[in-house]
Amino acid sequence: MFVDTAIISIRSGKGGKGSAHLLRLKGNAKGGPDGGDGGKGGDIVVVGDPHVDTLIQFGYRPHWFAEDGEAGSRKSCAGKAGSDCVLPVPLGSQIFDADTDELLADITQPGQRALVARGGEGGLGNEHFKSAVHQTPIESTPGGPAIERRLRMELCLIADVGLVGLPNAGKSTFLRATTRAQPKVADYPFTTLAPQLGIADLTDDRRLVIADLPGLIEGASEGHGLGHDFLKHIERTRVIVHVLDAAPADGSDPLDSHRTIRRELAEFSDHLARTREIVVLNKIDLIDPAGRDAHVRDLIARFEVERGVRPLIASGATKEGVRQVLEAAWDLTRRVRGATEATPRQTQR
Ligand SMILES: Nc1nc2c(ncn2[C@@H]2O[C@H](COP(=O)(O)OP(=O)(O)OP(=O)(O)O)[C@@H](O)[C@H]2O)c(=O)[nH]1
Ligand SMILES: [Mg+2]
Repeated sequence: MFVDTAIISIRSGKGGKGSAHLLRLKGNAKGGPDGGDGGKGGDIVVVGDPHVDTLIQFGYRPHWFAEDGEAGSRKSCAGKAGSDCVLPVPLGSQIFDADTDELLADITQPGQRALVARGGEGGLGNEHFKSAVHQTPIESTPGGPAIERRLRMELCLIADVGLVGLPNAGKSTFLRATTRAQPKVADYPFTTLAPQLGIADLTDDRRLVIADLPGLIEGASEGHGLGHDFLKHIERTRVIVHVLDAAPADGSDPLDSHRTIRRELAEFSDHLARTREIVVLNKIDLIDPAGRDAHVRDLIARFEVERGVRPLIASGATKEGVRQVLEAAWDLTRRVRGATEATPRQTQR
């Protein structure tokens, strides 16, 4: 299970103030009160949006405001209400008051709305204060106050698939190729510093939650590199897609890389030692087309003999083979789920 969190500050709109206008007409200096009411301030509303997968947008933008209501004016004109500010959140989000820890909303349904900060009521214009004995009131009320608060948003998702491999193997590129997630990709190790999730839609009713993870290195199970903290995340993914650079620039053997990672997983826990994986020989586009088929055949055969697995080939860059990896991951996820759950679900979430 991955927890995506964000802390944001919100402020609803202030109510507009009521007007204290007195009508003055020719020959009638005291035409009576005609000050209109102020408009209501905008609310801050959280709404469940099935097209949003992460809380990342709230990390980028931590302040959200609704519009203030406009003041009332003469001729009994009411001020315009301020617009609401609507925050689309993924299904499965829980919204807390960050200061009191009170649970404000548990968003599980598409379109589900929760009011998290009410806009101030509009103030009353002086018309309301007119009475038989009080013909020219100059009283009006200010609009209700805005509400400011800090929200903590949390999203828990269980990833079906964890992308595991050495730094630079192309895990983040694979997530970009298969989902709408946009993790950073760069040509140096340890680009990814925190797990990131994406959702791959295979067909309308088949989707996989995929977690891109920081690269693992030898010694990760003892705390080397960034990997240690994240190995416990991998424990919660159903299956592993093990991404290997098929043509590493340093000339290293992908079989050694595979050995290294499997050893670290096994040393971390028995559970990870047993976690089923799909092995992907990635960056296949970098292999010289002339000898490619023979080279790949040879590599696959060596994996079968020496490592007991049959790897798939793919390129996150050109997307070749990516579809087959997703299909294989889907099948394996279903099998793993079938073995651990009495009633397999069709889709995740
Ligand atoms: N030609 C080619 N380049 C790739 C492919 N996949 C990734 N790359 C390149 O390899 C480099 C590393 O890619 P990333 O996706 O950041 O690798 P990563 O495994 O997420 O790396 P870390 O986050 O550091 O563990 C980048 O320069 C990518 O553009 C591929 O299939 N083909
Ligand atoms: Mg990465």
